[in-house]
Amino acid sequence: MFCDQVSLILTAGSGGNGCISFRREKYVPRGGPDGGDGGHGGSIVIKVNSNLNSLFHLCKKKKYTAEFGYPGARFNKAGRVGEDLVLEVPQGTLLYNEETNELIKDFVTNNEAMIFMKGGKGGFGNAHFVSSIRQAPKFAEQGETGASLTVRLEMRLVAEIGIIGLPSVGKSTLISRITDAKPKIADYPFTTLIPNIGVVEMSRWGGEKNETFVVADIPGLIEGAHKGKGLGDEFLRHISRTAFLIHVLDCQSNDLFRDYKIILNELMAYDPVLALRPQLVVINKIDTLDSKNRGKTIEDFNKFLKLNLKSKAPQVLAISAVTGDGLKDLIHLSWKASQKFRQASLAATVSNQAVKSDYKIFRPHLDKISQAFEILKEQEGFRVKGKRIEQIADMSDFANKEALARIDDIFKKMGILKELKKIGAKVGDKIMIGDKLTQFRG
Ligand SMILES: Nc1nc2c(ncn2[C@@H]2O[C@H](COP(=O)(O)OP(=O)(O)OP(=O)(O)O)[C@@H](O)[C@H]2O)c(=O)[nH]1
Ligand SMILES: [Mg+2]
Repeated sequence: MFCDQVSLILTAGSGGNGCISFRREKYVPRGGPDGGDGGHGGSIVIKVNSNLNSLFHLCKKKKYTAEFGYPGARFNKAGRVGEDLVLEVPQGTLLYNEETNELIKDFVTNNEAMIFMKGGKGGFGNAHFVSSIRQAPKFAEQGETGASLTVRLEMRLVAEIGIIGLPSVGKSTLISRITDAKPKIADYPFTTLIPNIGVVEMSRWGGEKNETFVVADIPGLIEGAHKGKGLGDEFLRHISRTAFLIHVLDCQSNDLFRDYKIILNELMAYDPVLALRPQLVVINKIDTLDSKNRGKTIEDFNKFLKLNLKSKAPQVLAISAVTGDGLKDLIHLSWKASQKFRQASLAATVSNQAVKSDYKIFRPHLDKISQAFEILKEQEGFRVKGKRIEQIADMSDFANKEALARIDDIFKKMGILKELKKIGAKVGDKIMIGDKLTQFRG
């Protein structure tokens, strides 16, 4: 089964609870608090692995949750940090927020990683809350709940090899022979209007089972394409990331060298870097020539290339996309080129791995978060909204009197108390923060 799209529910690990504990030693009747902090929850990390070419390994399960942080313990022992959950995706994967359909990230580079959802904060143990006025706190923070989000991963095949050439030379016929793509083929120019993408499975050509590479066939180019002639040259962007180009010529043409130059000029006008990409020239439709003419056509063309381009002359192969002649050689040369390209891009990105600052964080719980809040009057009481206050409420045990007293302190410090009074809150009114409920204590 080929799986190129998957919708998943990702949840970061919740933080571990802080511990409530007091030292109990033989000759110390009332020891101080010694409850340790909970560990942070594991994060959800998304990482590119260019050896993958499907999302199949993620399709088997719907929910992915990172490990929770462990609770703190007595003797000021901190809880263990939860392990990150690393989801590997193929190069060229798009990450969307499934709920809003917003594109979050385009994973382009091998080994690129993103801490997508940071794990919940571990709760402080009661030892943390000792102060001059509170010497024996009988409360601790609970671990922060890990964030959860439904996402969609879409794999966009990134072609390693592009097939280019004038209209009707047989580009689509070629891709239909070497991959599972089923493009439209016809004997009139501009049959292909949008690029076709196909996967070459090397096992069909004497290679190993899991060896594959991706090929793109794009609409035919003509002279002046860069000025908008024919279908223009805009779709060349689809092959701008390719490693290698297969340049197809039609042996029935009366000037192969001219055809070759037209395409080269158009590539140059579009992007000189693309024009310098390694090329393999294939002369197609050789089934239409008898063996004598076949040899002569190839020989003449090679002579011409050598004369004009000298050492820069590309390698030339003769094929028939219809009978399959020469295709095995073409596939093996292409495979070698794509391998070389992968190794080069791997080497170029190894250093990236160490650069942590490249990581982007989707929901930075552990960073400074906004103290801003707003208060909404609801049918029964008031709702206090705000990132920081919701985080504190999430981490507080509302059944513990001392924890509630701390909330009151925080209300005072953040100015929430003042605001509640201003809009008419009275003692006993319901106060909602996130999914926690309490009463206004004035
Ligand atoms: N005899 C012969 N005909 C071929 C061969 N390859 C392609 N053709 C024919 O050439 C015509 C054009 O083929 P396509 O594959 O549609 O050509 P294309 O390069 O994709 O053309 P555009 O999409 O218009 O740019 C069709 O009629 C094919 O059957 C071949 O190897 N031998
Ligand atoms: Mg075509």
